[in-house]
Amino acid sequence: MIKDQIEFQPFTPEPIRVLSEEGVWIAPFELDLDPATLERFYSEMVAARMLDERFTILIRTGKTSFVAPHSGHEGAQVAVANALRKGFDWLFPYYRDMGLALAMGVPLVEIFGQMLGSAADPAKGRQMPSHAGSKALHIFTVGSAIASHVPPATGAAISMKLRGTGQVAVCTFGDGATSEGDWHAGVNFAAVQGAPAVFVCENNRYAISVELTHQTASPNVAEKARAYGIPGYRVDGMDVLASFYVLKEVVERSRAGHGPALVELEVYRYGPHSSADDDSRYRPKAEVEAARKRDPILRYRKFLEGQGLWSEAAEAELRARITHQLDTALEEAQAAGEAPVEWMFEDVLSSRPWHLEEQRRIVLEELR
Ligand SMILES: Cc1ncc(C[n+]2csc(CCOP(=O)(O)OP(=O)(O)O)c2C)c(N)n1
Repeated sequence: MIKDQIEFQPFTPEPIRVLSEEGVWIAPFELDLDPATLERFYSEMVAARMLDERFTILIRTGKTSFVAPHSGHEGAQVAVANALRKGFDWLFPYYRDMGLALAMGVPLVEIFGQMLGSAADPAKGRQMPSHAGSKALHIFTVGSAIASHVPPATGAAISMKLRGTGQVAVCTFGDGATSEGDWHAGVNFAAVQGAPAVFVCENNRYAISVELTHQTASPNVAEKARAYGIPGYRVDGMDVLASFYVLKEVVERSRAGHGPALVELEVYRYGPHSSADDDSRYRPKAEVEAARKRDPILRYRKFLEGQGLWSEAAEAELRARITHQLDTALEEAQAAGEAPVEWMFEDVLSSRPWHLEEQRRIVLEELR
């Protein structure tokens, strides 16, 4: 069992790593994942990257109004999706997690429907783009207010414990979120209650333009777990296997009744904070280029090639397949048409009160 072999020390000075930046296995234990799983991780990361690239086209062609790029976060996000039990555990993600939503199995048509606000959006076009969710897959809908989903994740985890469901609540967020009061309240309460909650920080070192050292005096994010009496793990989040092994272990420990943990996945976002941001104003290009040397996809591809599991032909076939999936899903989401305006008056209350009825009538008349 990997559990016994992995050097599983919380609060390590260096991030936990399984693959070197050259894609060489450097862990003190044997690889125990089958080829199909190893290849799936790769496919999911490439799909996440290609989805992000497609989002850039959507914003540049004026088809969507907001994107929070996730390129650089793919290893972390694919690891999270594979460490929990999909559709059984609950995921509480944040807006940069569209690659995670895809890896969780949210259909591409729903993802594009959400980005376009089309009738293919399960949230009926009432959310900001880049705010996924899925009732069927147990994915709590993303909220824009930073860290506001942390207390709900704790609440869900406490409920899971009280009812003995065997589920785990996994909550993801950025480094900036750890400066919010909601974050501390949520993590503290989960720790005190010994709830099955796993808190995962996708630390890309920036909260928009605010660099980490202006955000916290802690040496790293994992360290903050000490204050709440739970373990904190610092991991190279651009190493999909290290992220997966640590998260899997932590999720299963939490499920077994050992309470919460905090996992810090050190990543880097290559793009701007969002489509409304110009990152050249606060970070040098050289820093971004240096981060690309740790690229989760390139590193992992080298590893797979070393294992004899990947080739140029496999790469070409994978990219062609994903391109086709993206094309057809986008077409379908567009063909669904705009979300009807009257949908904004639905599902808020069990029956529509007179003032909403009036507003609905006025809006529809105006549009006519
Ligand atoms: C409560 C609150 N304050 C401020 C904002 C504005 N805001 C949106 S994203 C963001 C930065 C969050 O950074 P981080 O948590 O590190 O995540 P990242 O976007 O870097 O992945 C801020 C300050 C907000 N949405 N909610």
